[in-house]
Amino acid sequence: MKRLFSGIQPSGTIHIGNYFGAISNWIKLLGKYDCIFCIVDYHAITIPYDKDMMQQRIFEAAVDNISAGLDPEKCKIFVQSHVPEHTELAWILSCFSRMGELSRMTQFKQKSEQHKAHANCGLYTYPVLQTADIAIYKGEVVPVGEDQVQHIELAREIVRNFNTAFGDILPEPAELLSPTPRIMGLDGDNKMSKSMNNHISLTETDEELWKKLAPAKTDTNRQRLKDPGDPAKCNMFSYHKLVSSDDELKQVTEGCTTAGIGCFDCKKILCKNFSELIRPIRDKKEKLMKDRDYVLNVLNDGAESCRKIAKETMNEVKKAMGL
Ligand code: AQP
Repeated sequence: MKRLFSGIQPSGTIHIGNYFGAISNWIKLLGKYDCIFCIVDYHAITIPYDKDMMQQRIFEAAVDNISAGLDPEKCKIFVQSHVPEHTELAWILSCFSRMGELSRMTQFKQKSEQHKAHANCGLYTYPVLQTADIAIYKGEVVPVGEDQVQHIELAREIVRNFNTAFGDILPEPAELLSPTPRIMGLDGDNKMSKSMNNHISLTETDEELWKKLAPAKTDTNRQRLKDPGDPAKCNMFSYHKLVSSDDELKQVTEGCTTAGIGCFDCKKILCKNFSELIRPIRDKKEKLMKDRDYVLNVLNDGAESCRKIAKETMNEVKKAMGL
């Protein structure tokens, strides 16, 4: 089986974007690949964070992913900082990463702008550590959302530069996009993101869901109930496509384009469907949050087996480099 690697930052409760852009795809790939999933805490420290919350965030990231369907029996789940070889390989790979390419990265540009006072080298070399995360396990396949494709392209280039110098040691990773690789935020303008106040998290109660959906942007041309709308221009319709049945999609499309139903009714159907997706995940999370030992054991087992693979790769890399 080919090895698959992907990561998620412990930077907040996971949201619909993470779920449909990444996690729901990860679940489908379990059993088809040798799957390794990592909670990338070293990546999360590239922007300001609360140290007193970090352990809780890491724990919650593990719980969120297991609750959403990542079965620890079918994959390894672990915390990045528990396997020090990630940063060791990152240093080596930084010597094969071009500064021009790193400064071209959209995420670096956006986040250094967003956190101007905190724009740091870690943010700049984020894609190098990401390359090391994958390469340390000789990962070949990386399922990600569209926002990460540029980083995986760069990872291929960094690995290629290394291999050109020292022989074919690290596989060039390929991204695997989910069928819904880019979920927009509730603002309708930016991608849904943990650090922006534009997300629907996988733990919202029905009341919280409605509080977020009710004021959310729709087709701006639809000012009054009697104005027909265009689902293609409505962010809510893009959400419907994630969770609503074919019949409901038909009903909403017809209702919207003929002004037969208003945005309120359309959002009510959406709210019901999001709620049906979220409820079992939320219930499972509630149970797992109380089962600390189980979750910590999953992470410890994951780290232990990952350390073995990582050590082997580091030995091979160092030997090839004359270190
Ligand atoms: N809006 C999105 N649509 C599709 N996929 C998405 N992903 C994130 N947002 C969307 C995918 O989720 C995986 C894990 O993401 P992450 O948390 O490690 O990194 P991120 O892209 O930085 O996610 P956020 O929510 O935007 O976090 P913050 O705000 O902390 O930076 C990745 O595969 C990503 O593509």
